[in-house]
Amino acid sequence: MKRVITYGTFDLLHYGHINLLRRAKELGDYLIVALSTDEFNWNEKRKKSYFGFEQRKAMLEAIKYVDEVIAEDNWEQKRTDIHTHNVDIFVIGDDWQGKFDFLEEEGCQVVYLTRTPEISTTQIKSDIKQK
Ligand code: C2G
Repeated sequence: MKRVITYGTFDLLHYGHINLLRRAKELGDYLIVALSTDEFNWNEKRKKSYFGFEQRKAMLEAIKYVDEVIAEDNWEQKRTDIHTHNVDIFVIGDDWQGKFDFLEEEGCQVVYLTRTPEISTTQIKSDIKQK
């Protein structure tokens, strides 16, 4: 049973997120999503998500590729998450290329998947503003 983990905000869920989650699940049997809390988003990423944590969590849990959602509330938790959740593969979009290679020291495979072009939460927000 291969266990996969990925991290993110997943605000205004869109097909780029779904493409990522689908490919992440294809790499194993069980997919955990570490979902950024509202505080982490604001304090560390300067992102104010449109949907709050519980709403984003409920949406992710409704996706057939997602088996479990946990909270991401700091940058450092990845190292311990790998062990706590018996993770075999860490996956994230290639906008983070190289940033998490250190997780290989924890015996975890690190995979960067290509981002889906032309879609982002920021793009959605600005498109709607212009309508
Ligand atoms: N993504 C994608 N294609 C897009 C948009 C997003 O593949 N068009 C991927 C991102 O690369 C990421 C995931 O979807 O792997 C979630 O994207 P965000 O919610 O923007 O996550 P981010 O803010 O990058 O948070 O500790 C890691 C961070 O929490 C990652």
